Amino acid sequence: MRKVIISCAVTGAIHTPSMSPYLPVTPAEIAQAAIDAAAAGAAIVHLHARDPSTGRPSQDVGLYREFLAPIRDASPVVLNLTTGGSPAMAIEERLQPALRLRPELASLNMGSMNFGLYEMLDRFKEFKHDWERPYLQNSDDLIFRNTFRDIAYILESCGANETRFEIECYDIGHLYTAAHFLDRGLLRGPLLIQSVFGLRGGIGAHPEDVMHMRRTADRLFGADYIWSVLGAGRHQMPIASMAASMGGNVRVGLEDSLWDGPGRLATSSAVQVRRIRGILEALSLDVATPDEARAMLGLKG
Ligand code: KMH
Ligand code: ZN
Repeated sequence: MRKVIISCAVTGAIHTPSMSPYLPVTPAEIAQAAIDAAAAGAAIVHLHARDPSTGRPSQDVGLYREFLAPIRDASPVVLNLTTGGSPAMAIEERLQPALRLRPELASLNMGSMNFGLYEMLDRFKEFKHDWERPYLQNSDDLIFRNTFRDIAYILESCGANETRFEIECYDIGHLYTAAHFLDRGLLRGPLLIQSVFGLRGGIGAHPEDVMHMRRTADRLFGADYIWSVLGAGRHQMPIASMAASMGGNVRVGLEDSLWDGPGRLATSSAVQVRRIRGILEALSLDVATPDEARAMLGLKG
């Protein structure tokens, strides 16, 4: 019987504290959000750190240590650390937590791209912290840099620690880039392909986009991959539901969407986990435990 892996990304680097009072910022808040998401059914938690006083994205390894320890004490959930950091950070800084803390899983972004955050200025006009407005404004002229050399560097350095990767594919070309690294022997199966839909600069969130992503991944990777999806913002639940009914796995969490319905902020990532879990159960799909996810993904444990 197929089990569906729920990943949950609890804070990320895209949303800023003024957008939602529920966005976890301090290590204690991030730990609690991850523990609650795991208790609700997430097998994997995808983690970023933030400066506790301003909420600004941070790759400070000490901050990661502060939330990893309590999560490990409370739950067997798979820990997935970002190597994307924020699009405004350089690769060396982005890499540090995954390189030094040697998680089972780390994210790996499969190409350079524009990364649209600017539209949030229209929706969220008042900002609590000085960094938020320029962060969003500057994103309109920013390239999220993930060159072939950057990708190879992350694969070689973190791969040497037996860390495996959540391969973030924001467009069809990113699947071909993953196939290239498979050919070079820097990636090995089973791949975890995380298809990202609906971010400005990447593929859209139309059902045709989802079908095209799936068909292309099937053609390139055959049976040697696990497909997961995330939809940005209001696309979160429609994309997850569509892909789940096509045999996919799902990612939710406040990193990807702050919402629990039109105009209604989600009060936690766990709320979104419970919501997608209910949809999966309505589709007669079982949810994978962390150990089942480890077995499916070939993680070191
Ligand atoms: N923010 C997501 C769209 C990363 O952390 O490396 C993708 C992500 C990137 O999670
Ligand atoms: Zn992330």
